[in-house]
Amino acid sequence: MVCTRKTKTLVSTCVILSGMTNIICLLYVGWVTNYIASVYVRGQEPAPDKKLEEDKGDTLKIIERLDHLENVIKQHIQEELKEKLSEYVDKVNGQKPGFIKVVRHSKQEGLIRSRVSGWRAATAPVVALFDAHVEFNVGWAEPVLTRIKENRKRIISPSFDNIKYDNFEIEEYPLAAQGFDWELWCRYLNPPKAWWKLENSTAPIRSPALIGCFIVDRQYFQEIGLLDEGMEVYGGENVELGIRVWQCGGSVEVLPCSRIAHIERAHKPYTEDLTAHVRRNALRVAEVWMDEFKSHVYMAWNIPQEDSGIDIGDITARKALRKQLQCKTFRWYLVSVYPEMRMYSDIIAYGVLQNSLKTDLCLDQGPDTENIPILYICHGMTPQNVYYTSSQQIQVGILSPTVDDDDNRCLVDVNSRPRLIECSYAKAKRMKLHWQFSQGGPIQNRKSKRCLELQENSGAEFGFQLVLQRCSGQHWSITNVLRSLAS
Ligand SMILES: [Mn+2]
Repeated sequence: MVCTRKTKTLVSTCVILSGMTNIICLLYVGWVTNYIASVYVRGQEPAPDKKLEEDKGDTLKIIERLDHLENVIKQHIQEELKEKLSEYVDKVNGQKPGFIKVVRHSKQEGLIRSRVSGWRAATAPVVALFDAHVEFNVGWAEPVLTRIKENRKRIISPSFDNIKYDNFEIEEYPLAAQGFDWELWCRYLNPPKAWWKLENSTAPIRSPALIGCFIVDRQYFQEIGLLDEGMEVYGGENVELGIRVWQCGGSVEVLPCSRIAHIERAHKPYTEDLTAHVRRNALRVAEVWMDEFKSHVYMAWNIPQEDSGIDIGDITARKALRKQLQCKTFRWYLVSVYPEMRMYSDIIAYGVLQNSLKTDLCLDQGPDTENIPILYICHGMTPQNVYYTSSQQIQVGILSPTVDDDDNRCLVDVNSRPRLIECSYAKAKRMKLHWQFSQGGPIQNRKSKRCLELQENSGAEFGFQLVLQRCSGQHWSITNVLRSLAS
């Protein structure tokens, strides 16, 4: 099936490219192009099947301009950012007054506020917010503008292809919706079942959230609350926008007929510790939008829900926004918009699991390729995440985000040896996956009655190995307890 273009006239659209570096000058700059397309009429022609194939006519001119602008930006972000960019902008604006606006910040404001700065400078009815490191494919704008014209409460993402960072080759990505995991990192999703049933690969794909590049009616973006300007540096704003738009009466979709290509970098250069910023931003989303499910974000990041020690800044304005817009609950969102997301309301304790015999060692999932849990020096990262459920399962490792991902792995007594097996499989096969545990007490299998214990072994890496044996009275503790663990 091919993409067809039905749009007769184009709405003037402001394309906002956010570029950033702290290599040279420690500032974020939002470049604003007032992209006014001349009337562009085309019949129902198939889209070119070659990526970034050259096109004739007005579209080509626009793409050339954007390409040129991007090249200039890329060139001058390294050297003479100020003069050369100004020269280029002056030259273009000399021919076409007001075509490009440049917004500069005096300090590093981060991706999120940079995008909003671009929005503030924009005057066109539609704004398109993109990373500076994207390439626009032919005809990317028309299908988007059609969908927004039909309903201004739609926020649209194009479909993404990848530009390989080492050789700039285009790699076609499969069509995808855009969602997130419980740490609120964005990710591509398989399109929903209803979309596949249509058997129309050009149909809009309903999407729970956004990867980060999107097109929106300029005024609707303000009505819905722009982006959370209390977020720092990078990450989470795309997820927050998706959740907010759905909960507050709008919708988000990905259009197969609108394609861009994006460079996924090997390394993001603008901060030392990206994860710390993403985590902080994620907690803002959790606290404002996620109701009782905010626990899931804390659990996925493996941090306590009270007194986490993380300063998430002031969220009163965002909470007031939610109230003012009379938005629906996060439970509604999960059930109606993101049913693939797994819910974990049965978790009653989480964190790292330590034995009092040797408290610097933690239960660890061991090598990825194996299913044998081990003891390892405590570092508290994902391989040492442990979740204890009200049905007495002990799940180890990453908290599986959606039903399309691998299931969580449960600790199982397999012939008196500790093993990690997919929980649903272990349950279906009636394996020994239930463990009695109370904080500071033993961990005992309900069926075999054997206990998970440490055994001294001079041959083991840290002098101890993990065994299942007759209970000798060893004590285990887990970092965070949500509900009292019955003994
Ligand atoms: Mn990017």
